[in-house]
Amino acid sequence: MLEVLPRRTALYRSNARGRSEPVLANLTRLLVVIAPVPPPDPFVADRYLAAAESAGIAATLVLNKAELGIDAALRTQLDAYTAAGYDCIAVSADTGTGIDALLAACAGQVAALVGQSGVGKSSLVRRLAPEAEVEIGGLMREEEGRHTTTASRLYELPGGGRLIDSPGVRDFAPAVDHLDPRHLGFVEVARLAPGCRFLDCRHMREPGCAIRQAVDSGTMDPRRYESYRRLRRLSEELTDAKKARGRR
Ligand SMILES: Nc1nc2c(ncn2[C@@H]2O[C@H](COP(=O)(O)OP(=O)(O)OP(=O)(O)O)[C@@H](O)[C@H]2O)c(=O)[nH]1
Ligand SMILES: [Mg+2]
Ligand SMILES: [Zn+2]
Repeated sequence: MLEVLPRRTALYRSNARGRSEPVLANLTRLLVVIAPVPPPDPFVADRYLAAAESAGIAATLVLNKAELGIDAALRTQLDAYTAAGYDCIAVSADTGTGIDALLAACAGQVAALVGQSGVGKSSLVRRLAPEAEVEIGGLMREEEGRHTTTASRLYELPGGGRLIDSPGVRDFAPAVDHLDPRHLGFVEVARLAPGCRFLDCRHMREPGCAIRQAVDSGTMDPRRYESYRRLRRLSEELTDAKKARGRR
């Protein structure tokens, strides 16, 4: 007998037409990978983290290529994630640093590696599951700028647990109808929002906003707040576009 299993959790994105679609299903942990090169776009990482939070999927930040060194700007970014409450694991697929910690984070999980192209997701899979045949990019010059991994693939890890390698992205837009309107999946906003004067505070220009106060007093990272504002504007644009379509 065929049985349709419920999709317990799924990470949703907005596609080019502004519609929601699942990208990864039944995950228990999202590993958002960044690296010193290519230059990290923290807005992409923030949006993945927000989507995970909204789907009830635990999220961990993974800094790969740690052996290349962490400059002041990257350090500030990492500190902001730690302050928000995220675990950050520094690893190197090249030297093997931190691989045990990453393996431990995957034990008993269905985890997925996501992030910009070239941060080393596939290289990490090759380290974590040495038996697997994994394609790694960057060997041929003409391949520069091309996404090496073209489809998501699941690997069994030696310590138990499963790991999905996914194609790199330039940008990621979470499905806005899956985001909690009170905080859009920003964990520190969710924590602070009960202190806002208005229950339906959007944390943009409202008086008595606890989030804006936290940014002013240095409790919330200003770059994370800017990211929140961008996602709020995107969310409102997509919602308006949807309403306009509905009227037609
Ligand atoms: N220095 C250094 N380079 C690394 C490390 N991990 C991966 N790389 C290099 O980074 C480049 C990209 O690696 P991939 O593993 O293909 O990156 P990816 O994230 O899977 O890329 P997409 O499949 O395009 O999303 C390759 O040239 C790797 O050799 C690391 O820990 N240190
Ligand atoms: Mg890859
Ligand atoms: Zn507010």
